[in-house]
Amino acid sequence: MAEGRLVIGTQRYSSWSLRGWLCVRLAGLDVGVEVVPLAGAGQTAALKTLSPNGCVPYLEHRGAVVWDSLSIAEYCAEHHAFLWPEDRAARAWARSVAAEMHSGFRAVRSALPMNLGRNHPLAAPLAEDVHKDIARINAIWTEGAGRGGPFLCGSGMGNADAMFAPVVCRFLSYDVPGLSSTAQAYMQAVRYHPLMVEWYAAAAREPVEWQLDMYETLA
Ligand SMILES: N[C@@H](CCC(=O)N[C@@H](CS)C(=O)NCC(=O)O)C(=O)O
Repeated sequence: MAEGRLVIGTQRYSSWSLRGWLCVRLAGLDVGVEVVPLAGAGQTAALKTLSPNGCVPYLEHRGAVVWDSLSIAEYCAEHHAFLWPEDRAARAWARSVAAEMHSGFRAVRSALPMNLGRNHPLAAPLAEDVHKDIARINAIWTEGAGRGGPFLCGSGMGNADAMFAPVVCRFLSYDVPGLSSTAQAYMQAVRYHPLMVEWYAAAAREPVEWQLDMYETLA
C-alpha cells in the first residue's frame, strides 16, 4: 500500500504540479498520484477543500502534509539529499535560483502559459518585461549547465531543474528566441529526461474535455 498521495492538476497546463511531481518522483516517494482537472483562473472547486491553500501540487506522505512546490522540493530533499548539490556553495546557488523561479518571472508566466499541446510562437511580439525575464533565465541556465551539465547542478536532474522544467516546456512550446547554445542543450536534456517524457505522454492522454479555451485559443 502506498505511503500517501500527491494531487496534481491537468498535466497539459499545471506548471506548479509538474515541479512537485518531478521532485516526488526523483525522490522515489511511494505515493499514489491523483489528477484533478483544472477549471482555469484558480476556479477549481474540487481543490478548495482539498489542500490548505486550495492549490496543487498537494502532498500527503507518512503523516506529513505538504503544499507548495518549493516546500515539496525541500521535503523530498530531506529524504534524498542528492536533490540539492552536495557542495555548500553549489547548494546555495541551486536554492537561490529555485527560489528566484518560485517567486519571480511573472512576465514569462503570464505571457507564456504552459500548454504542452502548443507548438508555435505567439502572434504578437513579446513585451519588454518578457524579454527581460527570458534574458535572466538564459543567464541562469547558461551559468548552471555551462559548468558541465547537462543539468543545472551536474549530471543528474535535481530540485533546481524541477523548478525550471515548466519554463523549458513554455520556451519549447512558444519557440522562444535569444537562448544560448548551452541553454538550448539544457532544454533538450530536460525535455528528454525519462520523467519528462512520461509527463508529456500522460498529458497527451488527457481527455479533450479537460482542455481550456483560455489556453487553447491564445493567438
Ligand atoms: N506557489 C504555489 C502555486 C500553486 C498553484 O498556483 N497551483 C495552481 C495550478 S498550476 C492551482 O492549484 N490553482 C488553483 C486552481 O486552478 O483552482 C506552488 O508553488 O505550489
